[in-house]
Amino acid sequence: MYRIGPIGRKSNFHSREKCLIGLVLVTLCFLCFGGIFLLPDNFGSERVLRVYKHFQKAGPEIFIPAPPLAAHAPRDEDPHFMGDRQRLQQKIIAELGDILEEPQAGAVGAAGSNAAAAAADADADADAQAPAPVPAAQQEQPVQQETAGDGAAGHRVSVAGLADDTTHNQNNNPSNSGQLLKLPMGMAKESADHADSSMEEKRQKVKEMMEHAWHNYKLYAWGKNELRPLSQRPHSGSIFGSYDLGATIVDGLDTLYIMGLEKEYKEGRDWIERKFSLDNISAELSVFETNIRFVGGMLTLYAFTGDPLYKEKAQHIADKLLPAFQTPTGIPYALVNTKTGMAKNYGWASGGSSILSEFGTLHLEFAYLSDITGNPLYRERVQTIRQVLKEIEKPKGLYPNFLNPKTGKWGQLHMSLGALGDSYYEYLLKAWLQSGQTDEEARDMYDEAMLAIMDKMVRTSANGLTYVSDLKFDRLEHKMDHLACFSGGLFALGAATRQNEHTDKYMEVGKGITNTCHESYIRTPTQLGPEAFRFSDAAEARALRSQEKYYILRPETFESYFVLWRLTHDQKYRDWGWEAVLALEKHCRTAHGYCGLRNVYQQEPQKDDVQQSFFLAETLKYLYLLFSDDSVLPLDEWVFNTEAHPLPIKGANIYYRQAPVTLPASNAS
Ligand code: DMJ
Repeated sequence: MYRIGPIGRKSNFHSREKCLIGLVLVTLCFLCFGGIFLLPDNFGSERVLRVYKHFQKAGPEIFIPAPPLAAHAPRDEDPHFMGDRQRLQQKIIAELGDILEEPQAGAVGAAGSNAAAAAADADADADAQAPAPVPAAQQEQPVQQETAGDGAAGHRVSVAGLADDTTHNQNNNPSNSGQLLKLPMGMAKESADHADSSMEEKRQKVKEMMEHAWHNYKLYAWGKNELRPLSQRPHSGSIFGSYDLGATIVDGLDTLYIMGLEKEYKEGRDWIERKFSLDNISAELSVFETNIRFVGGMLTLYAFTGDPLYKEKAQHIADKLLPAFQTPTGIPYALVNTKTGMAKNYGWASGGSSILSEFGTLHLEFAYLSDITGNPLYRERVQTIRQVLKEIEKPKGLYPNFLNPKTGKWGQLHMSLGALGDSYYEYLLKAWLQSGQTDEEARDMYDEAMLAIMDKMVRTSANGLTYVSDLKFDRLEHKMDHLACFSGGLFALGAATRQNEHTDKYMEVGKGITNTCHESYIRTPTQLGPEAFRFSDAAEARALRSQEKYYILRPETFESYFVLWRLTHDQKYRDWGWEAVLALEKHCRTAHGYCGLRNVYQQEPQKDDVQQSFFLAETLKYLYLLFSDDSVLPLDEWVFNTEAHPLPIKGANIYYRQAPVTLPASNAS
């Protein structure tokens, strides 16, 4: 018979039943204890200690009485719920910041000073949210917030005033301290230049150009590599292989971020998260292009945001490139298949050679990738390249454009600061800058190379224009590629960062080359420069051959305007940049995006129907930054990769986000 046993009355249970219940309870307790302390996964003194610490931390909460059920009290009045919500909000703000909110109108605009503000905010958040559980994204990289504020201020090399090396590394190594921080989106809009309404107008104009380029890409080519504005369909240049890799998205995303185009940025991030993968495709990719655009783009986005998505993607892409490095010398091949790992060089490149500007333009990305992942393998790969190039004999101190990865011998003795050579020299200087000016080997190699180039390849025309010619065997070809126009900025940056007996000459050559590139623009009816221009008795800074007269939205000249503006504050560089904006608008803009021109010497040139991804990554970014305050991506905290993706400088930039642990050196090199 079933009987209810009222309190005080005789119990309903017999002693045998009591025993049974007691036994069950004891068994349950034993199982719980074993689950926590004794199962294999949890076994071990560290784990026990951690569990103990969890209990210790949770102590106060254990002793606070349990909250009433939701049904018994409105949620807003529940102090526990409100506390949780506040902590959650603080956490979200700290993690996602302005992804969720409108960019703050009153925020300090400059990246440098924003860094300090953000660090302070993060500190405050950290205090307020002390008991909150740490989300996965943060657990990945412990934070040393106490140094964040220090890192943001007072440790900058004065690039404009020439570097004072002694002050540079007096910081508290803030490399680790920026894990929680986000570079505020749209950092330029409240910069110190806000008083200058004409600069604000110019920035707005360039931003509108970016919106036009992006929206039309989105409309007609979303997820494809590039846009054909005239035919309003996608363009798949062979440099991206035949797959849809969203090159314009990955390349352009950091520019959207810098400009504060929040909605567009989110669209791009979302696409990367959901769609971007090199798994399960058999694409033949250019190691160089994939590195500078895709790896570089992801790395910058990781530095800006701390979003682990970008770090994972950068590593994923770099890993796909690694088979290309399996050569007798370690000099990588140019092309690699993402599925098979088969790698090869271009048939046209001097008897199976690899190309200097390609294998020599991996260092910044691979070194940084090692630092943020803690995996030394990537740095080892580029160090191997460095050693080969350091030790090899250089004809007249110069680097030929071709090197055979099997024999380790030079191919044709063609030298150039334009196509096939250019960004190798750029990465020597920038590797040194990126390392916080500690990688002296890179700086020495840069100085030796540039001194040889100044001696053997830099010339002055009859009318006083400085240019850098190509050298083929012993013959100078008095021609300069548009690509070589980046070197105006490069020479100047070399001058501004080290004071020695070459400083003045570097700066003079840098200014001279930038001026010459400007001349190549203003000597055309379109005010846009040709792909290559020559110097002879008959002509200076003019293209002479029909196949040299096109302009494909290239950035190099504007890059030098930007660097020279930052280093000299000579107004003419901003004026020249504005001329370029007007010319781009007049000749390259179409109803559905921007195109290159087939002949810049015609009044009404035909358009080429390609909106290059580097137009969004580089051309518009450099123009926008040209009209922004110096404190937006300051040159002593950021170094631009060759695709204009800014990477943080070690020891000087709180967004460096170095991994707390480095794996032991790999022996696979
Ligand atoms: C970009 O992809 C990079 O700047 C590269 O180094 C060479 N040139 C193009 C744009 O012109």
